[in-house]
Amino acid sequence: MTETREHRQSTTVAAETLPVPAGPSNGPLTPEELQLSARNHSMPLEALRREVTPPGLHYVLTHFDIPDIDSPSWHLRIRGAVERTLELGMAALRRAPAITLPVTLECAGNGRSLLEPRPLSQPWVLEAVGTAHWTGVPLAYLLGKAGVLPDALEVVFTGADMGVQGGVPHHYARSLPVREALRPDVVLAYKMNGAELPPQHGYPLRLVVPGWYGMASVKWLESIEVVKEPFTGFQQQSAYRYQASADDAGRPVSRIRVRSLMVPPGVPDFFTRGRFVRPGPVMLQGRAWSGEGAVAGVEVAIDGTWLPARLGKPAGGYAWRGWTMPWVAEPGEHVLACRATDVTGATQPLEQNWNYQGMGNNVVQRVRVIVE
Ligand SMILES: Nc1nc2c(c(=O)[nH]1)N[C@H]1C(S)=C(S)[C@@H](COP(=O)(O)O)O[C@H]1N2
Ligand SMILES: [Mo]
Repeated sequence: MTETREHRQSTTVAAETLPVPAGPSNGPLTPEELQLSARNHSMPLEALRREVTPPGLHYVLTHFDIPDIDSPSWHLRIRGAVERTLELGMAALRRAPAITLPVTLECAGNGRSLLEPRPLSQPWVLEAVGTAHWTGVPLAYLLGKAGVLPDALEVVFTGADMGVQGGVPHHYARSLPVREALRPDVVLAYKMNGAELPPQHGYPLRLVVPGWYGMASVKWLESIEVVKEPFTGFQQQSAYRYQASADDAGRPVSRIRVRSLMVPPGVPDFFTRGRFVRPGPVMLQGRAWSGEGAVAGVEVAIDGTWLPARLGKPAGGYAWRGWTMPWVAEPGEHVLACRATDVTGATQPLEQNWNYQGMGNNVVQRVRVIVE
């Protein structure tokens, strides 16, 4: 019945059977981190050349297993504090009004492995990001059909995938405040870049919440429940918080902090990924985004001297914006860096403030190149 998930969320598995990871580490990468990083891949930085990321190059983050969903028998249920419960199959969803939006998704844990000490989880470097065109039904349209009751507080989204995290068995589930859920650009997507959703990106249906870190965009969506009390599921109350220490309740993670990345110029060394560049003119390029407001500017530093980059056309909404910067490469070793600022005045830090889960790291990217 409708309560089972919430009850399962509060059941704790015996600690001896499912160890909770130890605190942050300064040591070498652990086998558990390696295992996670082989399952969850980032976007190779050269893919920043493309405005739209092909599905195989878009980053992927899946906590548990990718479910194998048979779409003819799959249904989405909308229930809880609504005037009428809805149950919709894919055929009904495809008949509903559809929108397509370019959206940059970034994992809230992006940059985690650069922190010292390093929180033990998916060990992202810098590239847990991607931009796709998502097509689907505006969530507000379906919530309108269901009729959200006036005393509703949040909307809870639950995926088909299940597992154990922090000793707590649960389906992956996240909530949004009602006013965010009713934004016209929050979409229940069944297409990515014009094609059916790939299994790893949430087939047959996922939520896409533009501007929020990726954890809000629940994949393999099965249930939408309007609730009158704050949702306390694991992924809401324990995970995705800016915490100073293990026992700090912290603040919830929501919108994407401003960030820019550059395509590493030249060619890489296979093992170290160090870059080799020919002397002469080089067009540096990259993209910048923010979930808190449009990108207002990007600066590029060559050996520590910052200069404004040229911004490309905004793609609209919460999609990244291209930038370019001409550079005349002189023989020797150089350090390139880029830094974006958004319309709220927020800018990327030169050194990241540490937090216990390694969330919201938006430190400036530095690329070391040898010109020869
Ligand atoms: N059902 C479900 N939805 C999920 C997740 C998950 O593990 N299960 N991971 C979330 C996280 S943390 C991120 S960053 C994004 C990643 O989306 P992508 O794999 O399509 O890039 O999906 C989110 N939605
Ligand atoms: Mo994430």
